[in-house]
Amino acid sequence: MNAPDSAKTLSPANIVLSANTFLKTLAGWLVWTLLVSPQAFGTQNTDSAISDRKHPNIVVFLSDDQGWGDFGFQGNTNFLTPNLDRLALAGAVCQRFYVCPVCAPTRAEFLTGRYHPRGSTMGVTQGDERLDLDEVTIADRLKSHGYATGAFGKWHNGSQYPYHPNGRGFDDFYGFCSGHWGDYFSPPLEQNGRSVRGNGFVADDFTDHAIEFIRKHSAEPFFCYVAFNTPHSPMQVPDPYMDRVKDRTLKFFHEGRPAEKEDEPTTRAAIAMVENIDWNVGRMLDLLNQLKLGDDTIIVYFNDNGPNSFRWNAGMKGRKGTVDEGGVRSPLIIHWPGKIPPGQRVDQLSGAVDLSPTLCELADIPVEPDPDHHLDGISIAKHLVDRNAPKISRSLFSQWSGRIAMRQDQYLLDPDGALFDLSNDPTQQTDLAPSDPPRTASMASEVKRWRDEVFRSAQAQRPFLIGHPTRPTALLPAQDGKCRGPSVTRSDTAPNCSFFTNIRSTEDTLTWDIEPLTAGRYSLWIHCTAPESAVGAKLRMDFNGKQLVGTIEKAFQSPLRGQSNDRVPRKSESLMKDFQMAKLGLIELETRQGICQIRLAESLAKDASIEIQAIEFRLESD
Ligand SMILES: [Ca+2]
Repeated sequence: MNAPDSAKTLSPANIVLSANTFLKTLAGWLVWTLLVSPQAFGTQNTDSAISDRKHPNIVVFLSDDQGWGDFGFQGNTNFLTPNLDRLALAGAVCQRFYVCPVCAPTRAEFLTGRYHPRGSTMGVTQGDERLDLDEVTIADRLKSHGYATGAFGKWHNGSQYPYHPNGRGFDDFYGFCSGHWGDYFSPPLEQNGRSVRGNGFVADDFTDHAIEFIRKHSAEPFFCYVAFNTPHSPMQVPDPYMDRVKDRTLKFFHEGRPAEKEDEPTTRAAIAMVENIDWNVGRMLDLLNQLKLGDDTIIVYFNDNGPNSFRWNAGMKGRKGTVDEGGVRSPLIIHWPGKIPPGQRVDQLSGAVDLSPTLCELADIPVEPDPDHHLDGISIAKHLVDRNAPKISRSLFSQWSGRIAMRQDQYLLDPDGALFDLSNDPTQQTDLAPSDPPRTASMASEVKRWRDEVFRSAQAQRPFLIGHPTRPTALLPAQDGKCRGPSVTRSDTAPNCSFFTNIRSTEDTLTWDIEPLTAGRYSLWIHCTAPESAVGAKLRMDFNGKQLVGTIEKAFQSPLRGQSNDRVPRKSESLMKDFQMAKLGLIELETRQGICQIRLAESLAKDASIEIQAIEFRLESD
């Protein structure tokens, strides 16, 4: 396909759709209007954001590492996203909408309406991704008002119950809790805490489960959170999507950024993965239409951070992991026929923290003030329904690894103290700090105040919880543990979907910081591989002065999986494997935090080693 030259003139501050894209999206929108949403142009009252019937259904799509520019409607003609384009045309798009630089913090801010340090979501792995248990999620709020609640896909705010989605207001969960996954084709997943085998490509599989959830709950208000784990790496996508992109004529435009940083195979794979998302979004729209729920359903779509590779981002500075514009800006689509006018474009400065209060207002769900849990977000419901709603002057903060950026109306103060006027300089070219010391100083002092306030309650260390009475089984994956010793290593650098490998010496130790929530008898299971030569090996667990020794009774080995599906070589995501479960034995535990250590009781023969992907404690009822 040909990309029009006008693509070069696109600016993130003032998007002008190219003629081709506009016609395509207009056609899509008309189809949507006529076929899917016959009442989109009805005479509904848009003075109020409030539904006059039952609470509306809410569907939230969140993509992973998709960039601000990875959409047709954003003017990027490399992408064919007709379903997302028609949603954007028929609903509101917030173009000054900010998320966090990385995955888990954005999810926490969306779920709570509060800045992520307040709920201790300070990292993306090893437990730092968890959201404190005293935080109230939007799922909690909606569930308490009669909503059926389901989450499908990547969770990334804690694995063990009650950090698990089932403990955060979601009746149903299907997906994985880690920050990334190593194989996207029929991988091991979980359903409400039970290990299951996925069915086909993960994004399709998550959508299938979301569809099943909506069918099941079509007669009641439902909240369906679909968190795709794509286009996060590893770059895997079914052939039909790759086939239609692999020979497509792409436009590579860099707008002052270094061209050599764009990796074409990665860009093509990202396009294919996003187009797969678009197809899945289309399936959900078709379902809502079939069920005649289109007008009763608020649909939200946004990204969790900037793009995971250098690709078109309208020349904005930075990508995933930075607090610059390119790292934290996402389009936000909110679609609700009859309530939100088609084509609504919202300039109001807004962010992921606003979603919870906004959706609650739209759904007529009260949010009671809680002095101990101040909401940072504001409702932008009025801005969605009313073109003339006055702009609210406000500040928004972004942080990652202690680097804090502040946006105040059109201004950005970056972590290095540079000041930019984004209304004139969206690509952060001209530092205004030297010419505007008063604004710079005032914003810097607000940053300090914000940091002192929101980091105050962040907990650095929290043990992993086992033995919750509601969920007696607790899985402690390698991601949450540490390894040390002469032989043992992690299967790859990023802990998220890794396992411990090459365990052969008594000095190879695996440890987890755990706290049993219930005193009682637990069985301990090891998810492991073992060659024939390791059968009969004894494993020992030590915890708070108690020991348990058990034997690996069976050999089990399995091939690494995932690599053959990679469209480009992966960087840090571990390949995956299947593991057997070996029962180590039973042990009485008290409710006291401690370090749980696993090691071999005797070293293995020279050429033998075992691998451990997780340990699992089950609170036994008798
Ligand atoms: Ca992400």
